[in-house]
Amino acid sequence: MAEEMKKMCRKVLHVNGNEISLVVDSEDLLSNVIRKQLGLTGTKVGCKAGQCGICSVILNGKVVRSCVVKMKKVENGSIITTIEGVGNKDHMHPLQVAFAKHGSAQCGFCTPGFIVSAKGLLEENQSPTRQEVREWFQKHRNVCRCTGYKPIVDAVMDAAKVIRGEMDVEALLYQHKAGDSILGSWIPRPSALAKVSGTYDYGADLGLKMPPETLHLELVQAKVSHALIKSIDTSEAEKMPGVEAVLTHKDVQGTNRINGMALFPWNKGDGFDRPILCDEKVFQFGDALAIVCADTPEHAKAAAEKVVVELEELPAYMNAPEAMADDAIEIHPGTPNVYFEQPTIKGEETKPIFEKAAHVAEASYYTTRQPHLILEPDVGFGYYDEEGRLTIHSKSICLYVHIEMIREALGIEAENIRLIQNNMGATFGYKLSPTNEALLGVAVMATGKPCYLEFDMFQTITYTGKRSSSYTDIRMAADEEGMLTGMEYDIIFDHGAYSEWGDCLAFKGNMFVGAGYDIKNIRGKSSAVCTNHAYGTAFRSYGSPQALFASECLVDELAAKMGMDPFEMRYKNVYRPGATTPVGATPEVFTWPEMFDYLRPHYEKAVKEAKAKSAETKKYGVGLSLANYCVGGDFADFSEAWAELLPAGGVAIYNCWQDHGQGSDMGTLAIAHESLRPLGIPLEKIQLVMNDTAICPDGGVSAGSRGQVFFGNAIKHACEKLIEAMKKEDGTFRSYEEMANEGLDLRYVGNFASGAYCAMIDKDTGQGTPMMQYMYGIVMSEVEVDVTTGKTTVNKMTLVTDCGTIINKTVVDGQMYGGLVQGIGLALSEDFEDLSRHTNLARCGIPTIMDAPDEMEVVYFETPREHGPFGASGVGELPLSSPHASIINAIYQACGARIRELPALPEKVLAALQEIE
Ligand code: MCN
Ligand code: FES
Ligand code: FES
Repeated sequence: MAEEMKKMCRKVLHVNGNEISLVVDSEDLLSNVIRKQLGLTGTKVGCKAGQCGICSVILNGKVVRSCVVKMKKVENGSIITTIEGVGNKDHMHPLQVAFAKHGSAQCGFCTPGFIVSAKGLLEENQSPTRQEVREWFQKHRNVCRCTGYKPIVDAVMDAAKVIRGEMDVEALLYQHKAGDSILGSWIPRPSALAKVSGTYDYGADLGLKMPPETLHLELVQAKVSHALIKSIDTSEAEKMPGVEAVLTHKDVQGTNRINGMALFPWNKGDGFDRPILCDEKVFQFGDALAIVCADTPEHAKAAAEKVVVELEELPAYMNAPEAMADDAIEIHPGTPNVYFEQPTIKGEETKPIFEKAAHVAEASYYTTRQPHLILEPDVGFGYYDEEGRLTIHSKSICLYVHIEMIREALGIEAENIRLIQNNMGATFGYKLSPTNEALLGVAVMATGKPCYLEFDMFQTITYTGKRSSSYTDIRMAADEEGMLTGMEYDIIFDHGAYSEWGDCLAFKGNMFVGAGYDIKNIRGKSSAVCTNHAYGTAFRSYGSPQALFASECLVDELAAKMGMDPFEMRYKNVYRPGATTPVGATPEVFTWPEMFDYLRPHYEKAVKEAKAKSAETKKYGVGLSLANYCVGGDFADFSEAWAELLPAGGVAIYNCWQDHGQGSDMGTLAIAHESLRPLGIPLEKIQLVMNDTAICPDGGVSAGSRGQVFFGNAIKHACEKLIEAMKKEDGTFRSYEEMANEGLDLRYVGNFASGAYCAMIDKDTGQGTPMMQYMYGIVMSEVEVDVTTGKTTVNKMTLVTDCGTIINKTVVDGQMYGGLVQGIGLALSEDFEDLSRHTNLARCGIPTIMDAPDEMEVVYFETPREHGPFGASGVGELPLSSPHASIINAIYQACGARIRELPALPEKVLAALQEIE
């Protein structure tokens, strides 16, 4: 008998109506058996800790999280329903139709879990109230990071109506009349069906379908935040079973330094500071020291534990003040810890303005290192393709830029790298930084074999980039009437261990401190500082939530000092023609006064109700904030897309509009359909070919809310060129055959560049025209504060916004709700500070459905933009630019507690209340 006897058990299970006999390890998890043994990859896995509900299935009539159910607890004869058993694309369950209709699947990663969970609910209760639906999802821990939950509840309510026979399922289907425009409609996105039926394969699903020779990678990671590396001994690990190779920096064929894309020539660093595999130093917790490549994940993990790393610990600077102290050593020797500083000098000297100002307010504010808390852990794989190109599939949101960022580090020419975007369960920006791409590249180049790397949730949270925390000292001056006359500030971004995009972030700080107000005289400075905490990376509304938190809270504080209503203070000062932004640019539209006029009666009503409702222990308040973000890459941005006529009269659109889950498939289809309307091409004949650098052109990043405007313009241009080429003299159009017979090109390249409308800032004053266009809004939050516990609940949020023409109403509504709820997280719960505590979704404070208000209202002012396709501006980032400030202002209005350091945890609110007393 073998030394270690591994006992198995036979189970007969009824899965989705089929009797299945299989042999399982009784210690294994139900989620593993469903995905790996039954091949039912519609059930996804996120946290593996019972916190997210992604893995929900129905087991013997009860909704369970299959990642925490061991097979020994699954009785023989058990009945299991997974998403595949709820319905499929030919026989959709009303829940699936309703989820598609309401845009309840954005990235779609949580969707199978929600649908299965909702099925469990409707089997128990066909007539739930909205509150009962919310309580059900809370009880079953179904979490979503994208939708803000409201569209999910909407979908369940509609599905219940269909099940009760009160609504025909047809009412949930979008009926498109051939030739009609779909702009501004609620047509579901092309990927909706696959997402609601569980057939939309993400990286981990594709990982299970890789060839058998694929190697599984496990990282050896640093457990300290700052150290010198003395030695890395891989000899024991190499002898472990199944190990193919153990790789260190010595196996990296290039410079081993990722290109951090330093944007400004006056950045004191060169941006090349992040190693793929650490060589001389550890710069942050989780840094990769070695990669084990083995035949199974288990073998790789076991071997990784045998790698011996000798370190000499150095002082770890875990925040900006520590790294800025006089005695702090340089974290990256040769580059000062404060590596980028950008002043703003606008208008007159501010000192005399403050001296003679009628009113002055000043304060200091802190925003947290906000974690992205995406539900799909980071994942990817690589191999050499049939043309010998190093091919990497990942969650990259900037395929071509990532090639540029990793090529020198790997030591390979750009043309020999191919990047492909896997379907992804959202990024919210963290994938503007390469996470696994270069690691996979090293492993494929060293072994020559396909390699697969999956992070767990701990690694995803602790090792990927974060929103940089910020420290802002700010003061504002106003005249007797409350007109702002001057502003001074100093904003410091703790950009963590690596400088990637750090100068760009600091610049964004200058763009948005005080944004929205016509402040003629400003003196300020924004800095990026290197520390040993998690490196900073893009996060939805990059830079603006830090900056607007300071200025939007201070405007309230100033108004309070003056005894003025914060609504009036804002109304008086918002941009009107003649105004310029803090960096001296002219806004492209001036809708704020109109938006305020619309909001005024709603605000007054809300304030009145809040006052009337407030009682001894529960206080109610209404808070406002201006929402503002820019569209595009800074200064000169470009995009490219192709349109190709197909034999059967269809058109293929080629682009790399990377899809986090925001809906670039929908944006592409809608713009192509509208642009091609002269040809009368039916929707189903427009083919989308996207996100593979071997076959699609470089159109830039899916960041900066630039997709709709930049890719949209390029798609439109390509379609217009195709139409022009097809046009005959009599005004009719050539067919495919006629084009081919006449030897005319079938594929047309569309371009768009914003360089003509933008200008680089001046180094000394920070003034310039960095962006072509912006998004504008006002957030109104209505909160309840329990003054006995300090707990804040957001009861309602209203967003009045101008993002130009809405291309797809459902997509845009979803973007807005989701962004607002992320703002609740930023305001009240989210943090990544304590490396021993902030290590999972729950402890990092991800908002659950009961943290999100069911009442969310979005009102659109669609001022067409001159340079946007069909008048569109961006959308994605606006809703997260400032909702947290409106919530903090609402807390103050409710109970007088002024929170200046996020998140406003109950204990902080209580402490602030005690201070007033
Ligand atoms: N759209 C529209 N009408 C407009 C503008 C946009 O219908 N006037 C649609 C677009 O078709 C697209 C969506 O709204 O589907 C967002 O478009 P846009 O604002 O152009 O932003 P991008 O396509 O460049 O997407 C990126 C943006 C950013 S920067 C982050 S971060 C982000 C976001 O969008 N991350 C997201 N939204 C997200 N949504 C989900 N679910 N997951 C993420 O990771
Ligand atoms: Fe199972 Fe999160 S609850 S993966
Ligand atoms: Fe719910 Fe993305 S749609 S996590």
